[in-house]
Amino acid sequence: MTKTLNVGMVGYGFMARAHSNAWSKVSNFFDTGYRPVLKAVAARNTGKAMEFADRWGYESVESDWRRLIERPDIDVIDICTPNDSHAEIAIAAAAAGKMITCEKPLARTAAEGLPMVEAVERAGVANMVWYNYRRIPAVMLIKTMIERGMLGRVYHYRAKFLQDWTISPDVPQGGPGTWRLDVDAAGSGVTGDLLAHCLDTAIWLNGSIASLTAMTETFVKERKDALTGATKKVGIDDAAAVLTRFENGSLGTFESTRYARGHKAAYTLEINGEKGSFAWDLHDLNRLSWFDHRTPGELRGWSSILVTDGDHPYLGKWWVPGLIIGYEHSFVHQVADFLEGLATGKPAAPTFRDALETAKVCDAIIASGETGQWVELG
Ligand code: SOE
Repeated sequence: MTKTLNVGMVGYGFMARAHSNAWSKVSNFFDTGYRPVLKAVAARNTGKAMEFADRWGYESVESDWRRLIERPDIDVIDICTPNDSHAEIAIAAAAAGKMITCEKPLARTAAEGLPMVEAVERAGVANMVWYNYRRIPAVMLIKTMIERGMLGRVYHYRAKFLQDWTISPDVPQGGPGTWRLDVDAAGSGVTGDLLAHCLDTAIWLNGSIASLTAMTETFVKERKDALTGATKKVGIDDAAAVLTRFENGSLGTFESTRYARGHKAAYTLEINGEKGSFAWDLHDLNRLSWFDHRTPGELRGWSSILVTDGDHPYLGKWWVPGLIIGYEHSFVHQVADFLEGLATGKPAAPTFRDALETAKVCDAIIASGETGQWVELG
């Protein structure tokens, strides 16, 4: 029998939209044994919360996330607030016995994330961090193929996440829409916001990172505070370039910036092994490029695979073969996996503990950017 899962959303921004869309669509397509219900949304700005509730079909509104957590009719708390409140909300939600899904990154730093991990593990509640790009079928297919041994020994992992929305010094820091530029709210700049996605995918596909060195830069040193209008020093990294050694002996290069004019969300990755290479580009997300070195020489070359067939990951649940899917589907897949995890008892990844590893790598990047030294990760 299908069980109801009542969702309590904290926040009403861009990510709350992406998650609400996923919670509301998942059971139309995936049979997981659960049917999420958009039960309540909490935000200090109740006007905005009411508009959000109205648009997405939440049944009620709370002006304080603490009230949401106290409600016996809420099963899962979905944290979609700026990074500085993830820990407080998650720890309180775990203590109240709620399941928790938390927008990435886990927290501003690993030190802040660790008590979150301890809280969910102590309470024994289901938990997951929304690193959604793993759930794009073409990216999932890379994982399946690596597990089948298609790459052999891996030599290189390469990823970039490029944007250009903060080039103007007139973009403020802090406040709705621009809190990602405020180090107190965000913890870091592109490292926690963008590179964290690349790192999550990389660690999942290629294993842990053993050591790294990074170059970081803050191009615009001062910005106005969106709330007070006062000029404030900028504390975030605007760009980061990172060299890594993976535990499997392969080398990684990662780059992320908000100053790559012309790029809005250019996430690309490539992985080169002894037997072949995979390459993927978010802007052509249904396509996977594959080079198979075992093909006879004269026929050898890059092939471009449309990952749109019924036997490709997740796609049998959507339309008919050949029809493409988009960004929002990655969130639906993430919810489907979370629900499947509840049904089977095999938790969906990344859990808070998995995401703590990414947070430690992010911390190491920021530290190395400041000192110029290599950092060993234990
Ligand atoms: C920032 O612009 C942002 O929205 C990130 O916060 C998301 O995690 C990323 O997926 C897209 O870019």
